[in-house]
Amino acid sequence: SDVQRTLVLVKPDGVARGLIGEVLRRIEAKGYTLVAVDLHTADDSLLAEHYAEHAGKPFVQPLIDFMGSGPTFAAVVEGHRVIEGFRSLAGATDPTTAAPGTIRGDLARDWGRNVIENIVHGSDSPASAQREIALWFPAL
Ligand code: DAT
Ligand code: MG
Repeated sequence: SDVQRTLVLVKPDGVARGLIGEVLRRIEAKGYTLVAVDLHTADDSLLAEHYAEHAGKPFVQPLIDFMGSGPTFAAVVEGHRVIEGFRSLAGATDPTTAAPGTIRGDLARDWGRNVIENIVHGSDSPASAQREIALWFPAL
């Protein structure tokens, strides 16, 4: 068996739009398990570490500014192949082309701003999940 944990974030746009419950509903309806949850406004040092893979890209500072603009809901979610499974629930990064039926496809759109606001984050690999869970939930 391959039970995994992944880090899910409902980003400030999703929290502001009242979509925490909708995201959790989809996670729970899929049959995944919540291990830990938290709500707080992330600071720049956490966000710079969280997005270290994007350091130097033109969108990273707008991304960090957006991610620190209000509270983020963070969750550790557990299940068999949940890393891939939540990425599938979330849909593609670009909300314009994300498939209908996905969180981003159903609920996000392109606002023409310099950062993509796409409601959720999900870890993209076991190594990323381990690193990101340690950042957002140091007590776990
Ligand atoms: P994902 O969140 O699907 O894993 P990513 O890790 O490549 O996507 O990028 C992290 C976030 O950064 C993404 O959710 C939205 C934003 N982003 C990515 N590419 C962007 C771009 N070209 N312009 C603006 N924002 C971007
Ligand atoms: Mg990513």
